[in-house]
Amino acid sequence: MGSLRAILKHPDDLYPLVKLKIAARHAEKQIPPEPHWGFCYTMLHKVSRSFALVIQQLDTDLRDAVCIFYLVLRALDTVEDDTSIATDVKVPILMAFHRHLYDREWHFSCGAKEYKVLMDEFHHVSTAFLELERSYQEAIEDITMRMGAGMAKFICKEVETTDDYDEYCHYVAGLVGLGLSKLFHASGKEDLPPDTLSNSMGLFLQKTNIIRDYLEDINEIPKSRMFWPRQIWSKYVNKLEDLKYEENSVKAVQCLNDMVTNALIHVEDSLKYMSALRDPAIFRFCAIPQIMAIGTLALCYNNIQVFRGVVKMRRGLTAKVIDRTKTMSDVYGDFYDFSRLLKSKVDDSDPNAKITKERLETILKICRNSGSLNKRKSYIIRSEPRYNSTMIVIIFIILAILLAYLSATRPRLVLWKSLCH
Ligand code: IN0
Repeated sequence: MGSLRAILKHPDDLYPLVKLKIAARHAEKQIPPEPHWGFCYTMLHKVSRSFALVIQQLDTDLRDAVCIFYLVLRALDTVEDDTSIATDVKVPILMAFHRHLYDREWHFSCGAKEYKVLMDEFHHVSTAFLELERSYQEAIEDITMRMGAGMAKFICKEVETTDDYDEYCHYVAGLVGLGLSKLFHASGKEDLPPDTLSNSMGLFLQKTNIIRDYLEDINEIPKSRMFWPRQIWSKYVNKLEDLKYEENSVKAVQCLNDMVTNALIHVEDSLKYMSALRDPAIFRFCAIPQIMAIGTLALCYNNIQVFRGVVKMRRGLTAKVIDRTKTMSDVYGDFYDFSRLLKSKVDDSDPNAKITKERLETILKICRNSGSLNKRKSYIIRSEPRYNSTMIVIIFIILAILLAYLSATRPRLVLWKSLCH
């Protein structure tokens, strides 16, 4: 019902949403027949939802390498995240994870739901890893080793300063950027960019996740996970968890805005990184999460809901970003729109208003100087829904056709499968 209301409010979300749904169904039917590759691609769709579709559009060799890299990182993350594993068990696993990639027998049971399946059946991932070209294996092994060591370091260390924060984000996300750049280079499709730019791509995504996931992380059972740096939150409250209490709402939002302002530092490098990409599929793969990140920051800024529940971009807007991101002009356009939206939310009474506005102005200037803004139509900033009664009738007819189509294809698929067996 919530999604129907969202579609009525944003009727032009419907087309990209339907397109995304059809693409997802198509991708699910293209799962490779070999059991280990079949497992890896099925798992990828389960753990990364829409992002799996973007991976699927890469050329075969690179796509397989990225799929394995993604699953290895998710597995490493599952070990790091599982707060029920004792430190003396966890640290050696993280440190040796890169070696386990070469051992088809290795597995370690932890995590929940689909992540538990990933961990229990990890032999499929290592079997697939061993079939990758050596240059891809080396890149994945090197990053897994450095990330595991970094995670182990932060098991026993709190994120105190903003330097610690950058260091932690480097291990868990900046290194992903370095690894992906190596994979792109190994595929022969891209030059190797400076490490600082690859690092910033990851830091921008991870800092956005850390901001958005405050409540989920603080409420983690049996133990909170805390990634917001003390150097920032201690300006507003005595304990990080105090931000979620209603009496601290004003301070909480100021602290949140400080965190968003910190994340904005990485935008300039990220835009530079993306503007140097040549392959259209690699470009889309990199650009879509970055646009989602600036969109999420615009949504979170000055928004007390971050401390009350889940704040996420609506599915229709995600579908639009996936559908329409093709060139660097699209990226500049979306960064421009979201930065303007963010700037409109800055209140002069906020302690960091000046620096936030300066950082946003730098981004807006880069986008303007790209010279590509006037060639596009903004689909992000639109205050009123543009629909009338005819539009609503059309939407209902399309939805009815879609529902009929979806329910008609299901039994036929089952029948088709049973005929094949
Ligand atoms: C990613 C990144 C990612 C993609 C493209 C280029 C990158 C360059 C540098 C660093 C990371 C890059 O993207 C994914 C996006 C993702 O998983 N989205 C989720 C949404 C969500 O809320 O989780 C989805 O379901 O669609 C990402 O977030 N990370 C990631 C992990 C592995 C790889 Cl190979 C690429 C995680 C992280 C921690 C930000 C690096």
